[in-house]
Order: sequence, then structure tokens, then C-alpha cells
Amino acid sequence: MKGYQIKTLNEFIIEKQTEFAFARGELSGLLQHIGIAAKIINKKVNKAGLVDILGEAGATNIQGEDQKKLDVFSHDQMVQSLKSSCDCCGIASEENEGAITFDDEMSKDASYVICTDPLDGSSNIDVNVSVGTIFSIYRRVSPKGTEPMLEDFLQPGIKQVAAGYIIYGSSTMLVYTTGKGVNGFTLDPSIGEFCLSHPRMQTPKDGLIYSINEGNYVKFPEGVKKYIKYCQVIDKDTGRPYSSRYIGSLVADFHRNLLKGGIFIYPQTASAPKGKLRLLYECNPVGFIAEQAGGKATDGFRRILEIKPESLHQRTPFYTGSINMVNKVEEFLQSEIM
Ligand code: AHM
Ligand code: MG
Repeated sequence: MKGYQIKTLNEFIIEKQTEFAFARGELSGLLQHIGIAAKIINKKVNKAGLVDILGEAGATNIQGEDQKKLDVFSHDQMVQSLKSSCDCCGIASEENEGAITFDDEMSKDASYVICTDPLDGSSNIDVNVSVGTIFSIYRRVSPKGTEPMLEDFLQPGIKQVAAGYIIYGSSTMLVYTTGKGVNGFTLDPSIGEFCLSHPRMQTPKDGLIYSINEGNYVKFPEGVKKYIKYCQVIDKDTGRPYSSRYIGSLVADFHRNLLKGGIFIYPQTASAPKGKLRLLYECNPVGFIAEQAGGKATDGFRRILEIKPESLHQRTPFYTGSINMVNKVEEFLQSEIM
């Protein structure tokens, strides 16, 4: 009898490693440990309504936002899993002001640093809406055997070796890229494994969805206001009016648009001239996935992946999704400055 044909995340990672003649398995080890952290965080997220884990942890993170207990748990879990991989020498996390560096001999010898938002969209946890974990992996620029330095983390997104996210949704998925396309894995809870479910993901060049927090409309730049009106005009050739869909969880909003075609916008506003989202651990990894799936990611004027970061928690306006839709909003933005 033929068995159930599956390819697990770990099998896939090892298979890909053999495509690089000189690969030493470090990146594979890291990705596998992120997969383990994802399963543990997933379990906790699933039980969020059952145990006393909801509510503020009593602390405010350095962005001035209240930390939920699950943010803290997810951060601690990522740190723990990455430390025990011995393939990571340091972490920049949304939940920690400075970079976390590992000073044990094994980790100091590791080649990679990681930037992560351990639990993105966590304000949605209390109401049972999808949240995610985002990660971005860089090869360090400081010498191996030493403690990592700030410049290891402040590399432009084009230097990412791998990036991905986990979405804790109606099912749990891990989506990642190493710069050779995007692959998605769905967690099969019956066997506790991420299984390849979305090989070689490509996003449509056009879409019918726009995702933006329209409550901030009056604060948006003129170009964004005009683009929103453009989305709402009836035009049967382009399928307009587009549907407006906004969850308020970057991973979930992006993931839906990746699969269906659409644009996600978090622009600069009058009160937040640099936008809200963070370059290192939100926009760069999501932008890398977008590009690898045939989409686009910009700050309205510049390619996200080419921005040289100046600080760990730097914010940036963010426009990402189907390439023709991002090009269109850029036209509106650019026509406003001419
Ligand atoms: P967080 O990292 O503190 O969860 O904030 C990021 C989240 C994103 O997931 C989402 O796209 C955005 O904030 C929503 O912001 P807003 O509520 O202003 O629309
Ligand atoms: Mg967060």
C-alpha cells in the first residue's frame, strides 16, 4: 500500500542544502530551530484563551507599546531556540532595545545573526485573530569567534540570506525563502510537522484587494489618498472597485495578498512621518518574500531591500504586494512631488 506522500520542512531544508556543494549545514540548523520555536509558540497561541496568558505583562516595550504576555513568551522562545542551535551569534528582536549577543564559545563561532518580530500583530490575540512570527537571517560581517557587533544587524535587506514568517491562522503555516523562490509549509497537527503545501509560491502581478488602515485617511499623503480613491472607482477592465481587506496583522494581511493578489500599505502619516512598521524585522523579511514571489516592496520611492538601516528599530513607510499595484501607487506618490 502506498503511504501518505509528504515532504516535511526538515526534509526540504536538508534536500536544499545538498544543492550547495560547500554548505556546512549551519543555515539548515538555524531554519530547523526556527521551525521548532514556531511549533512551541503555535501551541501557546492556540491555548491563549484557555490559560492565564492573556493581558498585559506589566511592561511597556521600547516602542512605547504595551507588551502582551505572549509577546514575551514568543521572544523568550525564539532566543532559547536560536541559542540552542549554536548557529546564531546574536538576535535583534522587537521586544528588546539592544541586540542580544551569545557569548558561549559555540555561538561566538556562528556565522549568522537574526532579526525577528517574535509575535507580530499581538494586539489581535485577545480577539482570536491571526498573528505571526517574522524572521530575517544575515551572515555576520564581524569576525567569527568574537561577539557580534551592531553592524552585523544594520545590513540592507539585499544582504538577507533567508527570511520568512509563520502565520498562526486557521491553520499554521511557515513560509520562507533563501533567495531561490518562496515555499510554504502547513503544520499538520496530527504528526506535529510542517509539510510542504505551497511549493514555489508566486504572487499575481495584479490583484483586487487593497489593505490599509483607512481610519487614518485624513493623515495620509495626498498620493495615498488619491490611490485609495482610484481603488474605489468603477472600472470593469481592471476589476475596480477593489475590495478593502485589513486585519491589522501584517503577516496575515500580507499572506492573504500574496496568495490572492493585492497591495498592503502602511504609509507615512502626519503623526508618524516614518510610518509604523519596522525595517529590520518586519519590512525587510516581508519585502524579500514579496520580491522572491514576483511582487514588489518599497517605501513609496525606494526599494525596501536597498535601504541602509541606521538603527535596530528604525521605521519605514511600507508598500508591498502585486507588482502592478505597487507601481500604480508609486505613480500617485511621485506625481505629488513633481
Ligand atoms: P506590532 O509589531 O506591535 O504587532 O505592530 C505591527 C502591526 C502589524 O502587524 C500591522 O500591520 C500594524 O501593526 C497594524 O497597525 P494599525 O493598528 O495602526 O493599523
Ligand atoms: Mg510585535
